[in-house]
Amino acid sequence: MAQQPTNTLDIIEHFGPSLAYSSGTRLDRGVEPDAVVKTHCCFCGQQCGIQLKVKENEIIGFEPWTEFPFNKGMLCPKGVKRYLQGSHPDRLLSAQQRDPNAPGGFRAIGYDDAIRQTADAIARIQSVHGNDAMGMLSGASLTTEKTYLMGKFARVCLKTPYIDYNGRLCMVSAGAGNKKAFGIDRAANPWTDIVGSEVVWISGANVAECAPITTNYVWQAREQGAKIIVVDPRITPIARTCDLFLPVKPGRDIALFNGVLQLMIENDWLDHDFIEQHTVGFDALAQSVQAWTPARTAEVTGIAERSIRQAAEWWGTASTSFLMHARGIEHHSHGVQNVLGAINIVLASGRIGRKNCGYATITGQANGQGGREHGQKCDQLPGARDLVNPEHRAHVAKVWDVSPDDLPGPGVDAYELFRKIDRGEIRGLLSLCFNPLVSLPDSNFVRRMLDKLDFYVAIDFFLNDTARHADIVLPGSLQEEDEGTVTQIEGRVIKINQAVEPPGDAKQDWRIMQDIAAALGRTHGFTFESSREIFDELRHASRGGVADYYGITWEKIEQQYGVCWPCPSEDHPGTPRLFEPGTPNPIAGDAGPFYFPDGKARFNVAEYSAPKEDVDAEYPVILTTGRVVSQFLSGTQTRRIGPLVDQYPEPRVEIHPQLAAKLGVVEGDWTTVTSRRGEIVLKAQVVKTIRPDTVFVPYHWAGNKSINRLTIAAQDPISKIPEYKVCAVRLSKAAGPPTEN
Ligand SMILES: Nc1nc2c(c(=O)[nH]1)N[C@H]1C(S)=C(S)[C@@H](COP(=O)(O)OP(=O)(O)OC[C@H]3O[C@@H](n4cnc5c(=O)[nH]c(N)nc54)[C@H](O)[C@@H]3O)O[C@H]1N2
Ligand SMILES: Nc1nc2c(c(=O)[nH]1)N[C@H]1C(S)=C(S)[C@@H](COP(=O)(O)OP(=O)(O)OC[C@H]3O[C@@H](n4cnc5c(=O)[nH]c(N)nc54)[C@H](O)[C@@H]3O)O[C@H]1N2
Ligand code: SF4
Ligand SMILES: [Mo]
Repeated sequence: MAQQPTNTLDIIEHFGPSLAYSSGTRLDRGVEPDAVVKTHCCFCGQQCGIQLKVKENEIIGFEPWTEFPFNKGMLCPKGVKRYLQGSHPDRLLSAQQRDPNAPGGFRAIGYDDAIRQTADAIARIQSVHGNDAMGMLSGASLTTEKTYLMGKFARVCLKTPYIDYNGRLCMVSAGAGNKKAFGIDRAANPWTDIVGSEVVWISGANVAECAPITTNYVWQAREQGAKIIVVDPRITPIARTCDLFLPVKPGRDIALFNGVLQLMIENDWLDHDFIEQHTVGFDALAQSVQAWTPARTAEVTGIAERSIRQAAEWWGTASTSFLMHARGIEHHSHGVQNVLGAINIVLASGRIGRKNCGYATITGQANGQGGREHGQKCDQLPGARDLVNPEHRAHVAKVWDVSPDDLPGPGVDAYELFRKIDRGEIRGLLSLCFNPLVSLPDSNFVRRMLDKLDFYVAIDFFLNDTARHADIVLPGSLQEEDEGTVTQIEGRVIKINQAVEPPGDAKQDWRIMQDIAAALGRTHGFTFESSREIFDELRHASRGGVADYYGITWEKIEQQYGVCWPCPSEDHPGTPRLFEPGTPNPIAGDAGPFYFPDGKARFNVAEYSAPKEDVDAEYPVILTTGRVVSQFLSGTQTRRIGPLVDQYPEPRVEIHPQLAAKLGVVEGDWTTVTSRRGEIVLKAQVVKTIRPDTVFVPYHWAGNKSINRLTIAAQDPISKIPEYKVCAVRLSKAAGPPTEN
């Protein structure tokens, strides 16, 4: 265990690589910039404020934006180096057409030609096989305006139900759990509520590497006396400074939450008034957790009984607290149940909707929040409306000036979309901001499906690993080449400002989508002349919905450093903290603080089930996957940023010394990891910071470095999130480095 630093600044020094102050760092080339543009980092959901320095249509560096309240100028290594991606030689400057005879398999073609070919292929597929033969994949790194346009494009231009987005791999378990319990899917509190709370509970979140700025909030809380509880199969950097570490066996978090709740009930550590006044369903839940004695909880979770008791006591007896979780509990075939388990202990404590009493899902992608609200999900319409609800359809159809009867019904999740390709039901695919070949589980299947398509068009600024299977690739825009809004981790809608123009033939993504609509002769609803116009339509489309953006304007965002939704009218300041008693909401009115007609939150029985593929004699080790601080998602961007590659050049497999000894493997040895679906050869990283029954591999690489060749395509039955966090593998020492690709 690392020596414990004593204050935040020491800690930043101590864990230098995971959190770097940007102030004083001058990474430009000593050139005086033409402009300095206040905007936000393009990577994770914290959306740190940053100022980009621009010279001759190129970003040459950055300056901290200390006034932006969330990060106050701080950035992690990715934010510091983000500006280097735009000038990478791989940047797509023209449209590309697949050509087996061309070097690299693609040749440059004119933009208009590429649009024409795309529209012709779509029209051909739809006239022969029907509208539903086209599928669309979209992304939550896009601005909210673009995500809104993508949902509208699928339903109004292509008239297909088949659109889904990469948040399916990310936010949907949290979303489904939050909707079931609270009726709304958004972090309940501003991050300032973390500081000053007595207990901070972190489940399945590698905060210091994946939400680096949140680390600072947690450490500030700790300096003010908070006890930090971390639940993870690995002693992550945040766990090294926690007060209680619970080394859960992957896939067993519901058992822990149920066991803690049982101890809260047994010791009467409950807020009876809150439960009585503001919730329903407690009795059935209490009944269901009776069997979760500390002994049984310890046996299932692999956590010592005394640690479970300690966690329950700290949590149960606190007067303020903040619980947060991320994909560690959500990427499971029972991810929604895990989330409900977490929410149950929050509701039973009554500590929500007040200062320093909070609960949040840590969002992942830049627009992980806004990207899941305005209709690019397969079952959703703008404003977090429901595609099957007749009133919701009527509202949005009116804004779109179409008949509600013409709107398709719900489609299918992103993975099922690939199964539809397999069945020949989907013949054509359009993707924007998604790299499924690297990011979906069991990727050998995904690769076969891409090659089965009649036509595939990808829109990206790099030729990503999936786009290599496309017929046409259209050169899209980097985040800094467009303006629009995103909604960050706290539910705060903020403004991305344009710093540079797209180079060469590259175009802003929303213009490309409209060019395709025009080439199809289906321009109705796709004649926006600016992102602002799209935002203004979105405001009306979301009006009166749960995710109500009507009262948000770009001006108000600039004036207030962001506006938290719901914001129902222009004179409304926004809603930083949800569920405050006495605050009316669009669903409950004055009936109560939660977003159901009776204003009450729901307890949900969270049943324990084991992961889909548990270990056995043949595959005796648990594989769990995730991230490292210097790489981002499928790596399309960060694998092109030199200093980030230097920091962590290729994936390694984290193995506990006990397991390594059994395998005869030492640090740096090439090691074969095999699952029922595939095999990978990686260097071993022998660390004491992981459970001996579990190995960990980060997923940011493609080809023979992609761990998703091994992962399982099991999905949560409600959210359809893949079970990235558990499958069964066996390991052996390899003869040498990998050869095949
Ligand atoms: N550096 C970096 N930062 C990122 C990203 C990135 O790619 N790189 N991506 C962004 C995105 S889109 C996302 S979704 C977030 C993800 O942020 P996190 O969810 O924090 O990251 P992960 O590494 O996926 O998983 C978190 C932790 O879950 C643990 N874990 C595995 N199985 C279990 C389990 O069964 N139970 C529990 N309790 N824990 C478990 C892992 O050991 C890991 O430490 O990060 C965002 N920030
Ligand atoms: N094994 C394993 N797999 C995982 C996970 C895991 O923990 N383990 N995590 C999952 C999670 S949480 C996530 S979020 C997914 C992410 O998976 P993906 O969404 O597939 O990953 P990205 O790298 O974001 O891919 C997005 C693509 O969009 C492009 N792009 C980014 N911004 C823009 C833009 O503004 N315009 C255009 N035109 N293109 C853009 C990038 O260049 C990139 O090629 O991966 C999932 N996969
Ligand atoms: S990656 Fe996230 S934490 Fe790092 S600078 Fe960007 S927004 Fe901030
Ligand atoms: Mo994510």
